[in-house]
Amino acid sequence: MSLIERAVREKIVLVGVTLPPQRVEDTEAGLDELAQLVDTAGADEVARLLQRRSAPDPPTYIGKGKVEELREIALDTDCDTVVFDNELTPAQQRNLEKLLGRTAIDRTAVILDIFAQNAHSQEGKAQVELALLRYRLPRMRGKGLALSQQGGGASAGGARIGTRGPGETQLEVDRRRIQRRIHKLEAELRELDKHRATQRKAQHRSRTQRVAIVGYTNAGKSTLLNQLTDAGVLVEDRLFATLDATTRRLDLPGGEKVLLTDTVGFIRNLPHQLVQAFKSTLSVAADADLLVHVVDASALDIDGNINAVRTVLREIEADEVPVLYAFNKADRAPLDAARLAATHEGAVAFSATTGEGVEGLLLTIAARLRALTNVVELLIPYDRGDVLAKVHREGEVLSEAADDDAMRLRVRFDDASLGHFSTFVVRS
Ligand SMILES: Nc1nc2c(ncn2[C@@H]2O[C@H](COP(=O)(O)OP(=O)(O)OP(=O)(O)O)[C@@H](O)[C@H]2O)c(=O)[nH]1
Ligand SMILES: [Mg+2]
Repeated sequence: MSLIERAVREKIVLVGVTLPPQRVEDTEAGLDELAQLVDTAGADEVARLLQRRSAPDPPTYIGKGKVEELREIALDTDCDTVVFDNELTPAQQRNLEKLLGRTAIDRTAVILDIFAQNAHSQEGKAQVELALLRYRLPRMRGKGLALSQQGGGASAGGARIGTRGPGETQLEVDRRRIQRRIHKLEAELRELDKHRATQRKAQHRSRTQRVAIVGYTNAGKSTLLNQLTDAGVLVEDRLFATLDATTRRLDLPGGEKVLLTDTVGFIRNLPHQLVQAFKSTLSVAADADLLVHVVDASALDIDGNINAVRTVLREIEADEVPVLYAFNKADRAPLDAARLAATHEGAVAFSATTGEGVEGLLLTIAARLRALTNVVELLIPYDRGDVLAKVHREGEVLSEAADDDAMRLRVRFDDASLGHFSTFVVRS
């Protein structure tokens, strides 16, 4: 399921087009990131071509003259594939391939390819395959297309599944096969999602608060989870090393237990096919009580990265969840990390590899969570075992001690439960 052949490392020419209101520097930065994506996918950049235009050329995106220039570069460098940073329509892709005599793909295809290489779990693989098929469906081509259109489209009869009916082209048969596979994957993912919903309900009953680590790809999310727990998640200096969510229990300094989850990283213009396919994995962010947004303080375009993450959070409906900004890699960029932490309210600077600042991060997480719920002290007389049992059911008991005539407890409640115990509260 790969879009780029990898027997030997492919040679790639990168193409970036500056469209208003973009600046050339934006295009260059985009191509730097594309080069990183191409490298992660297992290919090498051999040249890049930049162009500035007021709007894309509908048939070829870059226009006839520029296509000729690109063809010469491709010949000179003996490249296998050209990769556009800008999104190509299926028709543009087809026209470019015809004119260039080689494969032409866009950034979306490269990201899909990396996801395909990095998916290991059953759910991850199904999600990636679904995204790939949805991307490929409108790009399928076959010799018989014109013929089938003449046939008036009357051939897509559901009764002949798997066989080619009269007037039906091979392309149509392939399309139907892919459609069926898409439906099967959707059903499979719905099943897995149901299972996840059951797990989530159980977690919700336990009232343990949930914290999700989100952020740009390669920001250090998995390194942070590993630093705080024994998760042993794969950490790599590659993009999209993590595609599955991993959750671990964590004790905060105040005694509160939380569930901490590491998940897929985001990127600028994350293909919407992937966001859709990974919606279920990403729902941990939407369902969390708090998001720890890990930012690489040594990255080139920090604001751009933060905004890209915010955009995806909006897309997965997690933009209402409270966010704590955590500026990572303070060992590498101490001044930037400190400045960023000072200019973002309530933010912290830390290093997930050295552990510096991690205690401060934990204290801040605990404080933010406490502010989101009610931690109160209760005195419950010994003859009220019923109330004591109810407290344990409805709240999270942080500490418990035997006083002379009563039990003294520190408990975290949500708003609804707190009301049930107001007569026993001695300090809030
Ligand atoms: N210098 C330095 N490097 C770090 C720090 N934290 C993480 N890294 C490095 O950054 C790279 C990416 O780390 P990961 O933890 O895999 O990042 P991630 O956010 O989980 O990335 P994806 O899962 O690919 O989205 C690895 O090479 C880490 O060793 C840090 O505090 N300082
Ligand atoms: Mg990771």
